[in-house]
Amino acid sequence: MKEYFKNVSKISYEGPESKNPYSFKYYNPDEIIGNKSMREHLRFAMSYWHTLTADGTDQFGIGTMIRSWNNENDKMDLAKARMEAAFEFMDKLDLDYFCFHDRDIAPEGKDLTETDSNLDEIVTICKDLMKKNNKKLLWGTANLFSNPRFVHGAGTTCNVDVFAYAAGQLKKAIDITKELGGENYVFWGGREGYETLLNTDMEFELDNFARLLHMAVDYAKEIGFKGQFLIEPKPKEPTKHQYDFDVAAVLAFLRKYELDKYFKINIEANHATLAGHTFQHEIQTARINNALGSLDANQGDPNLGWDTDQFPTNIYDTTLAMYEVLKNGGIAPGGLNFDAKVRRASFEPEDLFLAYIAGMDTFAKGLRVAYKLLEDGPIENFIKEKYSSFNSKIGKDIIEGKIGFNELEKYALENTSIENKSGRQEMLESIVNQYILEDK
Ligand code: XUL
Ligand code: CO
Repeated sequence: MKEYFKNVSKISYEGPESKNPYSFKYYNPDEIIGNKSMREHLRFAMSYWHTLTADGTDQFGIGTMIRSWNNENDKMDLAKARMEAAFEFMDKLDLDYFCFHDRDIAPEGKDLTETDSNLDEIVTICKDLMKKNNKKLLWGTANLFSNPRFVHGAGTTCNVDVFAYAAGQLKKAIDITKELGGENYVFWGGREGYETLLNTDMEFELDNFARLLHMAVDYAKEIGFKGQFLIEPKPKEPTKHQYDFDVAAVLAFLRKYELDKYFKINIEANHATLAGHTFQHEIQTARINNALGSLDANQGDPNLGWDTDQFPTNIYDTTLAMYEVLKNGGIAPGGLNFDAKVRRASFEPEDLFLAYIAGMDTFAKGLRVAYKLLEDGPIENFIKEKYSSFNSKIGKDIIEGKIGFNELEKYALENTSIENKSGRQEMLESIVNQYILEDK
């Protein structure tokens, strides 16, 4: 088989003392942290679209990326070359999983029939390469947003022909995800949202979106697809207002339409920050609602108001994200998908490796620090103590549902001194810093 990344050989763990940029400093896949290996904790995945398909195009200029597989002129030859390059990349980086949209891996044909047969041809190749290289599909998804037919949305479109097309495409995407043993299936609402309510029936669109998802649930049952369904929230982009705004909005939607037992949530860091939340806030919101499904590992730029999809390099954020994952008892069957792209000026193929190394090391470090923080318990103990007035006497009575307003009013009238204690935020932030700095 052709070699696509000739200048890079297998990346291995060399430890924090190494100065070799093509080595892991913190990600040591087989090192045991607590009860499982780093590999099992982190379940890293490659995003097919940003890694293989994207060419660096932006609103102001054409692509810049040097990618050897782009020499292929025929669309299907290009798709095949990409697929081979994908497995070489995963092998060299020791990535166990990948994620794709149907349109990332195979080109659209002249109609849905030809498109589906293109997909079938590539899926056969993919399945074979997965077996040979021992790689797994974390999740599949359908691209229901790039083609102009989805101008008014897919599940939320006003055009029934488009709704039917979306359902057909979705059915096929679930089929191939099952065929490849996908452990999850993601619904990110590409153009499910609106620009103006002057031309939008929000209630009708949401009802229809729920109808499409119910059909997906029924179809998964029909074919015996056991993967976890996930919704990925995002507050804006491409539409001004995306319906799946954030974790809380998605939970409310799922509960209203009785879809909550079938769906969990795929949380992306940059989507969280666009919604005005931290990544940790979104993960915790999902966790306490038993809805944490998977993570799209990336980061935004605090100075920019759009989805920059950068590789995660902020240890503070990855520490707090992994803290939540550990408190959740792990992320499986989800994983950490690098929904991240190299900058347009990082156009050499080597940059892809350097970017993944940066992201994987940053999450590995976050995992190590989070594990120690949880084991020693400075934050947990502080929080426990902070609410301790609810552990006994009248506090306990409230928790046990034994009393109401009358008893509480009596208590308040008799209690002449209320004393509060400090929240100690700065001390806690400094403890997190100390754990980050001390971990070697
Ligand atoms: C878009 C985004 C998508 C989803 C999958 O912002 O995050 O790539 O992850 O459709
Ligand atoms: Co994403």
